[in-house]
Amino acid sequence: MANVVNSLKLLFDRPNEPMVSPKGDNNALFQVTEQYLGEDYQNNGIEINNRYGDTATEIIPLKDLQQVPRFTLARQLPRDAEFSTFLPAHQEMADEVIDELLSVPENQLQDFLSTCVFARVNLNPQLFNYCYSVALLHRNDTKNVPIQNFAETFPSKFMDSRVFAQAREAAAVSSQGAPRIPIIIPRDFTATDLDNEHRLAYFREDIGVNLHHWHWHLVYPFSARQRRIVDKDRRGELFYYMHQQIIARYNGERLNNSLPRVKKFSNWNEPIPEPYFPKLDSLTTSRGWPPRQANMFWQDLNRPVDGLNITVNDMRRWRRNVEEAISTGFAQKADGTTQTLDIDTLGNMVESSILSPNPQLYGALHNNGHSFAAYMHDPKHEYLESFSVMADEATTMRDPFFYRWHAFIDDLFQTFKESTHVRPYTRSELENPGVQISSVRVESSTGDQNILNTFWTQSDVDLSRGLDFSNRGPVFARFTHLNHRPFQYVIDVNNTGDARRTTVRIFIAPKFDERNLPWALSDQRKMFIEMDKFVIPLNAGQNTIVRQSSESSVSIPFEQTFRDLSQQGTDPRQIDLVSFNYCGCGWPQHMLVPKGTEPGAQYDLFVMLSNYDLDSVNNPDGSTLTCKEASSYCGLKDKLYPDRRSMGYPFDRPSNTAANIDDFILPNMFRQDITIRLQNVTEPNPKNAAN
Ligand code: CUO
Repeated sequence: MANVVNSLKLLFDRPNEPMVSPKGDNNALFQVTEQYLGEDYQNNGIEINNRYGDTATEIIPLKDLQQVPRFTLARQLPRDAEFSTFLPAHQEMADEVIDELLSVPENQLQDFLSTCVFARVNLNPQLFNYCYSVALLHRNDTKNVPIQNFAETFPSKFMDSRVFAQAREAAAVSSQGAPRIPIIIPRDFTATDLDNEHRLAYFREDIGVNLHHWHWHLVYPFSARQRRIVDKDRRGELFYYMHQQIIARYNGERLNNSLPRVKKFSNWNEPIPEPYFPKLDSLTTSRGWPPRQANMFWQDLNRPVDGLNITVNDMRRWRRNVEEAISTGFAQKADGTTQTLDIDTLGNMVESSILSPNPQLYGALHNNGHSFAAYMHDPKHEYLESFSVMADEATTMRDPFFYRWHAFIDDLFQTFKESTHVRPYTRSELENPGVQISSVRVESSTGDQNILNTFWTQSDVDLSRGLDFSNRGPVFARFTHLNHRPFQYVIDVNNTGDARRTTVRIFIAPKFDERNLPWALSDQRKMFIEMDKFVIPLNAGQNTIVRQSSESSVSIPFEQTFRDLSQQGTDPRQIDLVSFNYCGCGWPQHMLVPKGTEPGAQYDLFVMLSNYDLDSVNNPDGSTLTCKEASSYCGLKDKLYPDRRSMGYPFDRPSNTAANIDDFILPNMFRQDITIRLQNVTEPNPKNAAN
């Protein structure tokens, strides 16, 4: 069993290399038979494979497949094409492959391994990687197979293409014994500060942020032949909430950089003033990702190769229908009946997922918006161009337009939350009788009180597993990212009632808007970002709650975002892999705290201790909460979302009584002024492997 798990891990290695050659750092060789040759190695594959056998440290046998998958659709995607789940044709291919990989009976791991090798041999590497990852996540018998860090498997989606020539050279010379020198990726490689939007590049192009987004969509696919893959507890609501929080975070960062909140892309006739030049190359297509010039327009799409034949007017029609559902509070189902609209249904309708009440009527507004944005340069496939970064979940957050589009999408959800169909919270839904917070403070590891300190860190990521056709051995790219000094929250509480549990909810938001005026709560509520949420016991009487910033329920530790799997076998702090695969979609810890400003940006820290009787969910077996690290955005595998309240509570909807945050505060809540201060220094990550 352990051996099969190790063999399965190797299928992530060097995704563009053929299966006839060795895999992994230890030179393991899959023993291919005729069944596993694929088109390119029909003639000499066995011979090449045998030749490698002389130096291989391990030979991995494969079974003869009794049922050979046909992959009728999936084989149509050329090996050197880009793959995107947003494209209907590609999604159907993925559905076919995922279905095939899931249909191998559980606990027949050798069969599963062989089927996967067959798929890898015959399919586009990106398509394979996606389907394989989804299958690993959704089978019970592959829980212990870690999903390889995508930035290591496909590094070209995450960093400047110039890195790769240097990386190949570094791999070649280090194989001759030269010391390994990391390749430095400058912080500003896609634009200059002449472009205002470039001030946000540290956020948009952060490797961890993009990994988070890629991983979230892997955990929450919107389509599959087996409904259970999509139909997870509150997945439509989570689609809304996770992306709402991204927009809130981005808007906060914009204010820190003297830019106004992002303007939603609402008028689809309008040119898009924000250009984006990604400077990424694809190692699959050997081509650069298409850039977008300033002032380009959405255009009708007719690209049969992608299964796309949609007009901007189609989008308008779907939008009208969605807006009508929001204003009436009802969704029209395909069978002619209606259903009351709730946020979860709306999420599935807008994205859209296969759980949409009526895909015909409501279309796939969000997904197709990504496609419109991604194909402005070649809407009719006249130039044989592939899509821009907007259509790949691993790269889309790099583009300023992502935020304009998701601001539009979020506005649909907010309109629903502001409508008469969503009732403002009553006092009894907000209060927690007998629980009174007397003080809240944050204590930074620097000794500061109520000041959070941010700074820059240089960290290494190992490229070697994605550096196809080059020498073995680690090759490090060193990139600069935002970081913060660790801190803790200290909350003093008086409980005049009996001992009980409570949920601690911690949010922050900028204290002033872009004109430096205090917020109306109706606006500020959309700016609050969740920092942490946890359940604790309260004793009767005085309590002091201390919580470390590193324990946050929204984020995953740095080591998990950038983990080096080859090191993990011996690491005593090795994370639970089941947790990783699912909770790897958490927000990266190093981006937990907004950048702030050098003089110090003023923020409201909001803490609430809510009534646990109204929070708790009945999860079967409460014993092992996997994913305790990142349940706020990831949920829990095979369980109910661990909080009964609406996601974003208590800020998910307007208040009908409070005009500003201070009006909103009840005894079980507290608002504290804090400052976020950027120390504009860059420090090496002490955990860097290379020097
Ligand atoms: Cu995550 Cu638009 O959904 O990107």
